[in-house]
Amino acid sequence: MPAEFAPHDLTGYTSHSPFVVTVSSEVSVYLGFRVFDLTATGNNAWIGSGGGVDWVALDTGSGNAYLLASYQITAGGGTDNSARAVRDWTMEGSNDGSSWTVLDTRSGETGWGGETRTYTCSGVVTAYRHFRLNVTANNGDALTGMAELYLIGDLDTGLPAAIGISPSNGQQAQVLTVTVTGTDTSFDGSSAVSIDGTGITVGAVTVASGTSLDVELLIANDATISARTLTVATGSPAETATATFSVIAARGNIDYDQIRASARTGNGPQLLTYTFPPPATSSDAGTPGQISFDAAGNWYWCYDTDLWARIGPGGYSDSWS
Ligand SMILES: [Ca+2]
Repeated sequence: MPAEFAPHDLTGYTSHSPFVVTVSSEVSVYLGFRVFDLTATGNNAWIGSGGGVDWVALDTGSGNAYLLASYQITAGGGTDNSARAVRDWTMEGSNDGSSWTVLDTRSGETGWGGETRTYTCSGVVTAYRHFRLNVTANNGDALTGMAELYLIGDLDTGLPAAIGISPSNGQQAQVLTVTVTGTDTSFDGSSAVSIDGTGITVGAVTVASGTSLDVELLIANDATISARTLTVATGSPAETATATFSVIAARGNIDYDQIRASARTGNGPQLLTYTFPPPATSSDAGTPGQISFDAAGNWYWCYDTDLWARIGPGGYSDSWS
């Protein structure tokens, strides 16, 4: 579950190792680290002097990376001045502190001073070490004020930040092998791995003690999955498991094993010939082993007498009409 990971006890930019705060500008007393000092009143706010264009960044430390789920801003600064409140900005992530990726964009946030608002990120699949709130406009004052900034997310567990499986155009799915190995000798089999991601849903998988398991996942076209979407349930006593990912095949391409008869294992007849035009329905006349293609990117495979499968941009089908 995402949790708040920014510090809120700072008395200086580096007072809480390993966190380090930096800002684009600040004025006396109202220093940058005050967005992480817990207090939202009095002098305990950051005020930037960039004429409405300022940023504040947090480095969470070497070896740390978080998947940002949401963030909260307590606006104002100094006197809860609503004119100093941020209006337009991007929330950004970085792993080197110099190259930034936009994680969330907001504009037109008006009418707040001293108020705390929550902003939910969507589609963030990569964990970052650095986070930066990059303000491009405030609500009209020469100074920009912010009382507190909260960052909510999950700590990277050491699994790959993102494996970035994105089938290219024309590929309908890719198959992953997820190998899960129980490392606790008392593993009782109740632990499981479950994976949810764009375009895929896989139910819980039970893993026996000390074993590994391959799970084939069909990934929809243009879907991306991340190790961050993988969770390993724990049983009692506590158990651990690790998972690795690898692409073992790309469906939509003709695999060698579909051609080599001796290697086929129930996947239908060996490919024989090309035939044109492509079948209009899944029950058009056809000889097992025939294949065809059309301009829309579909390919057709006659897997049994007068029975065709179609794989294309719309996915796999053996029942179209
Ligand atoms: Ca503060």
